[in-house]
Amino acid sequence: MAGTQRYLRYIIFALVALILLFFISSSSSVPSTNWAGSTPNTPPGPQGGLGQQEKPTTPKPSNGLPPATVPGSRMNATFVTLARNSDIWEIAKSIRQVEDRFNRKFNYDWVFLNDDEFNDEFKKVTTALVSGKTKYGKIPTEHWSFPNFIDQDRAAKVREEMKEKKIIYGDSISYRHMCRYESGFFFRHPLMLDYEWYWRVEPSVELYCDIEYDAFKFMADNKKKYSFTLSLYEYVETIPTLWDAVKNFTASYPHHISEGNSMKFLSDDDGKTYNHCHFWSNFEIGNLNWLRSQAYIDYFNSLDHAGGFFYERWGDAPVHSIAAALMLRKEEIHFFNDIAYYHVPFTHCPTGEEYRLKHKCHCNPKDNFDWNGYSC
Ligand SMILES: Nc1nc2c(ncn2[C@@H]2O[C@H](COP(=O)(O)OP(=O)(O)OP(=O)(O)O)[C@@H](O)[C@H]2O)c(=O)[nH]1
Ligand SMILES: *[C@@H]1O[C@H](CO)[C@@H](O)[C@H](O)[C@H]1NC(C)=O
Ligand SMILES: *[C@@H]1O[C@H](CO)[C@@H](O)[C@H](O)[C@H]1NC(C)=O
Ligand SMILES: [Mg+2]
Repeated sequence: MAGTQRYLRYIIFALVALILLFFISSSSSVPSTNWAGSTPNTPPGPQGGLGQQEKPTTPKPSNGLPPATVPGSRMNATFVTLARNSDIWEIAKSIRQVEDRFNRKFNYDWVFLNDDEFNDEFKKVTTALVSGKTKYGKIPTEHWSFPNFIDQDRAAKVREEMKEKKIIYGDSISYRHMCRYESGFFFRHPLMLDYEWYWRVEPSVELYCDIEYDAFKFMADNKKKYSFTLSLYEYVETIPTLWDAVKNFTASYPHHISEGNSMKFLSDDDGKTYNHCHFWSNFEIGNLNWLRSQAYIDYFNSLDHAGGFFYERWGDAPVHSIAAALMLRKEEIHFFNDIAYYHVPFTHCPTGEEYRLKHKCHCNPKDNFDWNGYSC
């Protein structure tokens, strides 16, 4: 009897020691580095981190991707893709790259949105590729149609004219719904309300370097709200009165304009005219609560009522960019120089051979768009 008790005591002691060990090792994996002002060629290393979230989720058993390898908590974040069923193989390529270069280490969720119902093939293939949870949403018709204040005849006439001028997507109705949706609605979709951070991914994009750290956590730790990899000049014919509409907005809502903003990025004459610079919004990592803020909603409603999504062909890239540049502080916008990215026809490839080798990049540095005359 006495022998059994001693044996039991021994087991309890061993268990307590084990639990203690576990706590010590999990808390020691938390670095306290602050990346603010870090140069792009010295990106943060892998990290755990004290977020508010739970442990890495166990990956689904059947997706064939390795389990999350970066320990620690996760951010309240998701990938988001707007796509048609016919985009399946192009988005599959994008997903595989994002998973291989980043998400297999973190297992973040992925939300897919569509103005139509996603079919079984789309769901099956994308669910198999994503290491986190996948969710599929249908866009409500009110968010993908002409608002009642739009004059249909006037809009139709514009499409005819733009077709004649051979302006890209100039005669497309769906492209306009897409730009308006990305400008003002995706962040309010019920599936997106569950998250604070998003990373937008389009079909047919490429990631050329390993991303070893949690880019969402980087955004949060450094108080960033919006980010980009490429900036360029917008096609002027698509936005002739956009800047006038922005000026009308700033006149009506001067309190929404931030101190220390980036007006210098948008205008070379202190706001009189727009220089057409914008961040290329097919890549974005950003804060959904900022887009859902009263300031951004007032901005979007103001532009929407001006009618330019339909009477011209305003793109979500200049719309997001102008909002970020005027309503955020300069320090809240981040240039991800270390994220090597391609969307037809432009590449961002980090300079610095040491960085490229270390992160197994496969882009040709000569293709880097930053040096192109079309870059901002
Ligand atoms: N569901 C749905 N998605 C669309 C539709 N049109 C475009 N998209 C999606 O919206 C995003 C942008 O459309 P793209 O066709 O890639 O446009 P793009 O040629 O990249 O446009 P630019 O970057 O402006 O040159 C992609 O994620 C598309 O899958 C549509 O009618 N329905
Ligand atoms: C994630 O963020 C959303 C939006 O801010 C919030 O409603 C939700 O409660 C958050 N979830 C968690 C688990 O913190
Ligand atoms: C800006 O406001 C003026 C005055 O209300 C209006 O005439 C003009 O059409 C507006 N411009 C745009 C692009 O909305
Ligand atoms: Mg695209």
